[in-house]
Amino acid sequence: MKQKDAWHTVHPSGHAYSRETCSVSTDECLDRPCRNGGTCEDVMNGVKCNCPFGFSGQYCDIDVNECDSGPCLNGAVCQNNVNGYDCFCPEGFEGLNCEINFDECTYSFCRSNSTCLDLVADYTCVCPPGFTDKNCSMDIDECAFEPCKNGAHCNDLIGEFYCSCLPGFTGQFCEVNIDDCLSQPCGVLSICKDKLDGYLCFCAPGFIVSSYRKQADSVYPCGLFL
Ligand SMILES: [Ca+2]
Ligand SMILES: [Ca+2]
Ligand SMILES: [Ca+2]
Repeated sequence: MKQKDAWHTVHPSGHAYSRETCSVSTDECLDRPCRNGGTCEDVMNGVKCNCPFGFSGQYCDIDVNECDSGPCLNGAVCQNNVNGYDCFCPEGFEGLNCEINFDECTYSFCRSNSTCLDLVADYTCVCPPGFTDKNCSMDIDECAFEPCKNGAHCNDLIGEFYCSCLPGFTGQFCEVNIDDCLSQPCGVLSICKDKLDGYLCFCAPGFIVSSYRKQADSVYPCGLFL
């Protein structure tokens, strides 16, 4: 039993009698109408319930749905609790309201001095030239498309390749057959024919190979007959 104040005496029936007025009034708070810890205040023709945080309604019987204001962000699921809520974050988000896009780059998966870009529940590595795969850990084989010509060996480097030419070839791709006749090795009386690696000398019309000079392996093997 609860007394409203010193001026009321509570009767077992629930009715209180005022000594001053001797009139009969009813303290509805005696019926404990306020739910969920609400405090009851006897007012004229009824009661007033003072609700604790999280409850509303005349009798504090309504659980305020804290999810109604949409506090959970980024597609999180909101769970209404007593005077609060919980957000269940989708993958990649964190924080009380799932407002934080977790930085997956903190794991430093990116290799080969690549640049990490944070995504949602993921990351991407921007590879420097010459590297590939998700973490830029794979050296691209620049020889894979066989850039070297004329039997040259291809050397795979980082972001580039180098062709080791067979004798007689030059150029970045060993695509150039070196003109071995450029230095005129056969002499003025001869016709030089370039080979892959070397040259052949033929005597110009009207000249023949000098047997003497031929034996001496001269660079001027042709001449008038002597
Ligand atoms: Ca609630
Ligand atoms: Ca992220
Ligand atoms: Ca490479």
